[in-house]
Amino acid sequence: MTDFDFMLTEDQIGLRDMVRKFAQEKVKPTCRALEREGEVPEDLVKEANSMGLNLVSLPEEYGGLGLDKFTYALIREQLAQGDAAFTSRVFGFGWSPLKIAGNDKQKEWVADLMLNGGILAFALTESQAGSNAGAMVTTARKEGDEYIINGTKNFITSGGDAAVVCVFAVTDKEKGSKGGVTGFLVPKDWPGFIVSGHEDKMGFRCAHTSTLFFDDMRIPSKYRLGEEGEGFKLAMKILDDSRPACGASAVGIAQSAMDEAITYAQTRAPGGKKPIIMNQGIGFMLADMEIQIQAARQLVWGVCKSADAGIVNKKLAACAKCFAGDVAMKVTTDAVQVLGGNGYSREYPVEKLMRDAKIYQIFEGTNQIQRVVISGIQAARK
Ligand code: COS
Repeated sequence: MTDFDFMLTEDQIGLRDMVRKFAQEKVKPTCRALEREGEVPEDLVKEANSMGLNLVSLPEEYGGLGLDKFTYALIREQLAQGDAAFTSRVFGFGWSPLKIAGNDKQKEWVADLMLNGGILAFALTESQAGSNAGAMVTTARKEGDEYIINGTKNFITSGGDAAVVCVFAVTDKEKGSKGGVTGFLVPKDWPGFIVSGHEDKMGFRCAHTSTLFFDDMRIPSKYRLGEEGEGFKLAMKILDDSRPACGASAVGIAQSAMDEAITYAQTRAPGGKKPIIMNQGIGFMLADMEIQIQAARQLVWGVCKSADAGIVNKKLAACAKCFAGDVAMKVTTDAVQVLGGNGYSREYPVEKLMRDAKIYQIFEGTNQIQRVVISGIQAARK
């Protein structure tokens, strides 16, 4: 029983508890052991797939579970309490690109890949075009009924493990982000598509992050996602759609860190005297963690419920991703502080959570970009 169970249906509680058990009993210990080597527990990914977790965003008409965004956020948070990178490896970038721009044939094709355990990755970032996505230089030149793609995409989560990668390239340099970018669905192992080695990252180590090269890669027009020139808007819409889920994972990391900190503070009693949780300096830190987590969770849930009601609110999506990411960073840093020297040691789990949290202020649009989005909407308010 948790604080907000009254808001959940019996099915949602059952699903959440099933994912929680899997996350706590299997994902957490396995990923803690493997993350040092940066290994992805593929056997556990298969187990998650056998539970249907990779199909949560796939609509029922295509054979998936077709969960609403709220229920998805609920279970995503639970899985991320086990390990956030593993969560990302299981879900990939979900169904968003297809939902927003896929045609019927593309939907059937990608659904089939997902039903066979495949995921979709999202490739927008380049070395010179991170926050300024419109500055990308990867090109797609049309020749007959094909496009020839050349360029490099960086920091692509699961880019080498995905069955299909959603790639954005410039089709009209003059127009840039205003009508000059086009999206493509590129299948794994397509000739001319090369995946490099994986980044050696400070955290989020149970998912690979790769560089993708496109070397005169020829791909038929039927793999184009949406219309030519609509790719930039499409990429922004996909990010708006995915940001709340990113926030749900960040809440999961924060909750996990707070749980560790409370358990430690209840049992740590220097000199056999009172446990440190009775010291106000520690108690107030733990109370602040609780307040921040509760607020972040409600924001994530609120924006998910709004999306489920058919309201696209990119301001709220940016608020949720940004706030939850900042909360995860603050809470995990404070959890390390509560554990003191032990918090800084790899023998205890909180330093990993602090390393994992950091990426939530960076990827899917840095938290500075979220503030650019939010303040831009405020500036345009009538
Ligand atoms: N939904 C729909 N359309 C959008 C949009 C959104 N969320 N955001 C921008 N657009 C549209 C604009 O309306 C504009 O359309 P028009 O040409 O019809 O006016 C077009 O896209 C270009 O927008 P803008 O002028 O704002 O483009 P910029 O190049 O200035 O982009 C930001 C600015 C910061 C918003 C953009 O570069 C961005 O979001 N960057 C972050 C990228 C990111 O998240 N990277 C992480 C990669 S994934 S891990």
